[in-house]
Amino acid sequence: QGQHPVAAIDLGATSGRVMIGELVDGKVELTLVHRFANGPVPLVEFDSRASAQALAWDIDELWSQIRQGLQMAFELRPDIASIGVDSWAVDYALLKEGQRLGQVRHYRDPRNELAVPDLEAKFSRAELFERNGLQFLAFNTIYQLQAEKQEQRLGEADQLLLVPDYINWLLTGQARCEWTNASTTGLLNQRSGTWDEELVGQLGVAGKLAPIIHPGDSVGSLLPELAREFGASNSVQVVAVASHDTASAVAATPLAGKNSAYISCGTWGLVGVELAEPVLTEQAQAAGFTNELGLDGSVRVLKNVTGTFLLSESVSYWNQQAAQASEPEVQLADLLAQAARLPVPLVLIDPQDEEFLAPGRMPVRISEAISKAGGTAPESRAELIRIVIESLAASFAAQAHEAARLGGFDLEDIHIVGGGSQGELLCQRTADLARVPVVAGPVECTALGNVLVQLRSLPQGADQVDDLRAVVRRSVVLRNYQPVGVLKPA
Ligand code: LRH
Repeated sequence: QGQHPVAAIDLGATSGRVMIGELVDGKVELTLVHRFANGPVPLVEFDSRASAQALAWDIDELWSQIRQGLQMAFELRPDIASIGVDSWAVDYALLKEGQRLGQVRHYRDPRNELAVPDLEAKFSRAELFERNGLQFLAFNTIYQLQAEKQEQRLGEADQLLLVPDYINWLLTGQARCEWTNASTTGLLNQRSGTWDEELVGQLGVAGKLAPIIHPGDSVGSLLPELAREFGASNSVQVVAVASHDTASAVAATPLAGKNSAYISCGTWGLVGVELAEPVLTEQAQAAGFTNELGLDGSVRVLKNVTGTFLLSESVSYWNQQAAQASEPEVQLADLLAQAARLPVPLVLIDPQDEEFLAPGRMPVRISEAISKAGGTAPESRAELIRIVIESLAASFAAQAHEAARLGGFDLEDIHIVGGGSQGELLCQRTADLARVPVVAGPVECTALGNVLVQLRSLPQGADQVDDLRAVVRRSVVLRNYQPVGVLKPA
């Protein structure tokens, strides 16, 4: 008898999806059931102390899309045994007596920047790294909570749930905190492996954090009313996966060997290596690297580099202009094809720069950065896209080598997974500039990681999925890029 299928809910910053995954002849098959848009929305429940640029997620809309997707999934496969949820990191819902308080704020909300000095007056940046091992990013949950203290609802809340934990709670009524995503909050102490009580106290969340669980643990049974709504059986379980999307993606990345780096490329490019222990050295901190916790006790030593956000934001800016002028929509694929025929640009942007964190007017900001760096502002959209791709590739190549250096090895190859792995120019230029081969794929790596952890936790699953990466290698076609191209502008 074959294994049961499972349902994966994968929430990304620009889109979410519900997928069905199952094992067929030792290979994992994914079926996309429902895909829906996601993105920042203005904060409507206005806290008088929040800025007019405050950003949130439309979490109620996401929940309604998830329900629709699950209904479609159970219609297709009534034998689905479990559901797993992953999403972007760091963001959270606050609850009081089982009711959500206000919106879920977006990590690109400008309030975080303002809160940095307040927290760092109590805990220096070096001390924070010493405790939580995280790269400084103003959107880490600790800075968001520091900002939250200046607003109203934190004191009233009795529970904080990270986004996938919140969805798990809606599905089951059980409040848990999944470990991989917990490691992105900055509240987890890398040395003790538990909550850092001093930070928890400072940030006003003592007693509000749910018990920690690990990937593979059961969150609980699907609530009976939801089982009825979806046409599912009452035995369907919600299983904790590596609920930080990057953790799921890296768990499924078919790394060639011990000297490989990965780039999980979606909105962000997460460039790093997988190690058994965190790297908590001054060198790692100075290089801006983070230690995030992964599946089965692994550690991701990586750096956040802005990824396809630069492209999606540029296209949406041009499309707003096109709509106003009643012109046809801009297609990214066309611009990428044109960009591939353009020469290597002379002046690049630094995609790690915080100036590219906020949404809005992206082409204008990129042109300004180029002019500031002494270049001539791009004359066409394709030229601007060419600059973005080259800048991403240069940053990816440099950071992959840096990650390998921190890992104590010479880089042999780079795996690019996620949506960005479909970008031929990006993959080729990353290979060229890093002077090592790039292995591209799978595209739906996060969903694969989500599905495989669930399949592994089904009865008999552990025998069939003892090595997630081996299953992925058997299941997908990867593309290889050899370094051949020019290293420098002509
Ligand atoms: C990627 C990601 C990344 C985090 C960011 C908030 O989706 O989870 O790993 O740093 O979103």
